[in-house]
Amino acid sequence: MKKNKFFIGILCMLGLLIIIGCSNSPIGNVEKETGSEAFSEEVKEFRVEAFQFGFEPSTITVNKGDTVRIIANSRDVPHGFAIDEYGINLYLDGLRSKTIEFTADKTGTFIYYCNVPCGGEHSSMRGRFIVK
Ligand SMILES: [Cu+2]
Repeated sequence: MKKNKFFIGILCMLGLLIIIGCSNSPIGNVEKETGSEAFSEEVKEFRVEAFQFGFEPSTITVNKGDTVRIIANSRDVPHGFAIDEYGINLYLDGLRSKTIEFTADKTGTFIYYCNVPCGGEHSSMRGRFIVK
């Protein structure tokens, strides 16, 4: 009889633990949604410099779901920084850097290019934005 009571006691404690566990999990999820620290996705920051006639770096690689922050500037004459598929179009006047933040929600290799006529080899100003 004593053994039985002990067993029932353990069952009750297990039940309680399960109830506490269940009631805790939604609260945990809410914290994940509101606190940016809790996100598993990373913010990936890149400093991009445009110049006659190219970009440094010329390849940017991120993972799908990453928050991407691009801080772009020109080191000489005005240039553009555009990625059509992501609707990005920055005018880089060479005076101050421009920052754009977005979620890399499409996988693939996308071309970033200069869309401000900047000289003879303007059309060769290309880089690759790769989302794995
Ligand atoms: Cu150009």
